[in-house]
Amino acid sequence: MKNIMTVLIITLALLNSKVSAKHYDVKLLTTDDKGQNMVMSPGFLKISPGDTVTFSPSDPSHNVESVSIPKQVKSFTSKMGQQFTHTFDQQGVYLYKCTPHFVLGMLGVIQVGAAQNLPMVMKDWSAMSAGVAMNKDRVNAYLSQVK
Ligand SMILES: [Cu+2]
Repeated sequence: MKNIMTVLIITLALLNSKVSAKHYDVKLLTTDDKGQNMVMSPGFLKISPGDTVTFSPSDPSHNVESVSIPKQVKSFTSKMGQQFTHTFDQQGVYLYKCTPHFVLGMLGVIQVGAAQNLPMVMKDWSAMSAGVAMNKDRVNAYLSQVK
């Protein structure tokens, strides 16, 4: 009887984690409705481990590529102009860019659960931000939302 209860509890817990996984959308925009150029919308997203994000480019010139991510996580790069869906299983802060528009500050930040790698992301960002010509403040504002 005890074993059956244990199996039941584990099954319910697993079902619950599947059901509670959420799905989010990020648009990769040449211009948003506020007149911002080369922008991820939303640029900062806080999600939970196991949640999924779909990145949708507004035109063929955009993609997403991981820039600074938790150590144990595999990097990702989407094909230009194509919708890309990614499940974020590992906790941490993910800084990512649009490959061709990095220099224009087209980056975004996704926080998945706890932000244990934030110091490394900040270090990476400060090292690479010299190569970004505009919208640096926007990226800083995203990073400042990580809590
Ligand atoms: Cu782009």
